[in-house]
Amino acid sequence: MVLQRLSSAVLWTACLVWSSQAQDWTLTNANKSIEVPGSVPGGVYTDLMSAGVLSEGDFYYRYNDINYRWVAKDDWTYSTSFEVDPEMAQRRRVVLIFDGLDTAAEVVVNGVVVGTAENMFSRYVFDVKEKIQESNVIDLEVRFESPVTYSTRAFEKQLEDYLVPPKCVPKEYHGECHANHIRKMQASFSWDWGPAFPNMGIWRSWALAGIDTLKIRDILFAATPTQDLPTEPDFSLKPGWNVTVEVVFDSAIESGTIEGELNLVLGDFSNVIRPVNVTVNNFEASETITFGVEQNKVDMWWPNGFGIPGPRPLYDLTVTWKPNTGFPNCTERVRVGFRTVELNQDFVDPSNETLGRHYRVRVNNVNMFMKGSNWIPAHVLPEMVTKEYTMELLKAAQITHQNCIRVWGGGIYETDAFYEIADELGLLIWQDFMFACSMYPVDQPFLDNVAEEVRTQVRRLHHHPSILLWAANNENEAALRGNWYGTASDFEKYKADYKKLYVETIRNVTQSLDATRAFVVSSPNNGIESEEEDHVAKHPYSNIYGDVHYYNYLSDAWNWKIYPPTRFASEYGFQSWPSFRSMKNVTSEEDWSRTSPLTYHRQHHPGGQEELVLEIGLHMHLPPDDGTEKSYRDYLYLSQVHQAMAIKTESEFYRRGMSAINSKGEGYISGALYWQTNDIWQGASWASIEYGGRWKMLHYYVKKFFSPVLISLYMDGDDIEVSVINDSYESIGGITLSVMLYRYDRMGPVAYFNTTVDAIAMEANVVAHYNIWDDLKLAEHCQSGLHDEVDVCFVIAGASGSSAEEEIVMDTNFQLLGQPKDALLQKATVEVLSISGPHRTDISNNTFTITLLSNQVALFVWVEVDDSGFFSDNGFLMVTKEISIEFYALGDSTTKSLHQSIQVTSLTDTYTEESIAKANKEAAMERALHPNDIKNLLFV
Ligand code: BMA
Repeated sequence: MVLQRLSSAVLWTACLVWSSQAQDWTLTNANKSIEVPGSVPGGVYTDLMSAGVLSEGDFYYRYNDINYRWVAKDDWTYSTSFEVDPEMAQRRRVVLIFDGLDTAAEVVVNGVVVGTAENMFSRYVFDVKEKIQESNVIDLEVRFESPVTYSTRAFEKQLEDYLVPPKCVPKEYHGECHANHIRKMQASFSWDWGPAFPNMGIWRSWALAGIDTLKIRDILFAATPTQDLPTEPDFSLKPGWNVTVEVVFDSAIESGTIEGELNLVLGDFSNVIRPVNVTVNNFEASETITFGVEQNKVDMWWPNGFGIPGPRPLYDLTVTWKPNTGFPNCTERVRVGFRTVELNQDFVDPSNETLGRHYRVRVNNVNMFMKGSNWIPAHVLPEMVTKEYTMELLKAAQITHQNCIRVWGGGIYETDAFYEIADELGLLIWQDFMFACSMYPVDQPFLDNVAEEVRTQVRRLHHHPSILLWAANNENEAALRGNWYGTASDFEKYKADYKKLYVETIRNVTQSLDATRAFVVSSPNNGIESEEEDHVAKHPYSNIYGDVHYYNYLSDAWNWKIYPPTRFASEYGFQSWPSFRSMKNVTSEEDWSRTSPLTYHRQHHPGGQEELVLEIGLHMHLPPDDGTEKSYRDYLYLSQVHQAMAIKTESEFYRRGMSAINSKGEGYISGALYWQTNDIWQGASWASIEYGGRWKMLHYYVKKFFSPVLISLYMDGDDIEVSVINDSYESIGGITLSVMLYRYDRMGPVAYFNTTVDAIAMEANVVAHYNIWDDLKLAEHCQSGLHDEVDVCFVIAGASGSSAEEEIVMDTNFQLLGQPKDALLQKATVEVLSISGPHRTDISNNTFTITLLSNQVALFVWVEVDDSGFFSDNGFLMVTKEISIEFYALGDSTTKSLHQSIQVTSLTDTYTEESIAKANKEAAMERALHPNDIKNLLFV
């Protein structure tokens, strides 16, 4: 290895840190049979891929998760050598700082262990001055133990005392056991949507730092307004603020006091200089400075959908530490925003407490409905996720009117870039701590390890305006109460453990560092009610307290009646498969069937394939499973139609319930975060965006069902109810609502009904209802031989109105009256008439207009291209001959490239002779006719 000289790679900052850029590393396995260049930050899988040791195509190709598992079972060492400037040895303290080691590691300098690590999420500081005094040539090694070996050993040791379950993940995950015994991304051992690639590596930055006095480590920021804020938003309001900044330092001395000055510059309006006497304890110190920001200096930060459109107002806060002793200064900077956040849990009716409590987010004193989704790691190897990809995914959430993203507790505390982007886009972050779907050990070393993790993360993330609340775990209260892991026989013991970890450790540490945000012990939970029930509520899924995760794959998912009127749905969802374009990259032809071994390999949810077949079959014709590319593609497409329709139904149900309660106290629904935003690889999952960024049909539906003003239709018996939901604070009066009756076998409405309605601010109201027989007169308009009228007609509603400032045209919405599989659809041919562009839009400088032509009414029209980007609409119903949509290219698409790969599918494209014959037979049987008596029952 080439010895690197500090002088050439050195980068001193004012905080006396030698940054690690341009450093060469080597990666070796335990028996040294493999030696390849290492990358830092990075991880073993990526380095082995780059070196060609892992060479079976795409990283996620076919069974690579199994084929590459040996990597996770070996031990790996990253090593480097460098010469340190002799000046470094003169520093009072010299440390190695690691922002992230994944996970069990020994750090070795010149052959001597200087420190050990056991937590992927903690920051580690190791003293090395002595080593540097001995020699200015440093051999640095970070020796990682296999996380599989480590966690197995930890599990076995724990078992000598008692079992901390689960013993392993379900076999369908093809995963590794005992993730709960190592403080590492839990999903790296596999999940019900993801593969096991238990990584190792120096996954965040590192540095060698010389400290003479203090080095700034974190800057915590909180602001409270100097006046009461109105309960209705006033976006022009610029109140004054009381600001609290806590500066956390690494110190050169173990204990004592250090004198100096802190200089805080906030935007271009505050410059605060304070002499300070910093008290150091155990090499750490923190100093809190408070000051005021006058009125009319800063704009308030609002979540997406609120505030002045455009980038959220953020301000630079630069903190400089100036020691009195003449040693160098140290400067760090964060970007901050001004807002308040609250999770309001008032009784819904103070005169009748049995009706439960609200669970309602208030930002700047304004109640708002949370629309969003659940985020999982964007790759199983964190080093593979770029800032650009994070931006693309979070932008896709913002464009679809989401204002809240839950960073789910089985992944990672996300990158700084992730939270900076969330700050910019106005996405509130519901931040779980990384504990999910398991019981966890609670021996003292484990608890200490967790406490340090919590300190690292709360301090790192505290200043972000986007962070809404902290939640200590995912689903573990429900798991304990529901005996998911066989803990019932010793319930009190596991409950005591539960409280030790989440209440006495995580909550206590978090609240000691952050008094500005809500802390909930579990998501889901009953909030205050769970606390009052000693943290493990009798009914964690209560509809009148807290949040709920709701999954039901065995009922008709397109029927709103199956969904619970919870206060806050923080998880709900249905699976689908990625598009053929995504699956093709990681499969071979033999895999292209819904029952192939590869399909089952990538369906980790036990029974998932059968559930999907059931749900698709309830609504549509299931294509044959004949091993052809066409039937596989059709199956993937239908799985996406099913998912989009199911989550549309459920999400609209939650939004319709925002402003009323029933006599049982159910209602006042305040949030809908569907499961899940993004994917980790190409497999069956609940995601609305595929791995790589392609939008599934669901994501296009999200844009509509989360739009600020929504017309939502639903059937109640023979009545169609029309609800208008307005989650803004501006009422819209005099809306012209058109409810149009269409036939499947004809373009253009056969009847329409206009009425004038209002969209009242922050309310959901049924504004019109139509009996399908008396009002819509189905018997008259929807005749067709032997077909039921509900299979001949469907309903589309559209509306436009004006607010004080602008004309608002709402998205149309639809209600099918029967099931699409019975509909009198004619075989539709949807063609591309033209592609023109590029032109500029707000979303892409490279936007194209695509015009489609159809000869018939077509359902779920789905447009696909190879190019990266997304459409203004997709998966829509085509009820006019022509329709134009935009394609927002994210790369350098041209009309030619789009023409080359564009493909359009609609529902009848998935029909086969066989499926029609089967449907005809069933219909005939229903009507007690001989099949021969009916010709072409479906297609006239
Ligand atoms: C919930 C989540 C995840 C899981 C999802 C789908 O349990 O918290 O653990 O992936 O449902 O099953």
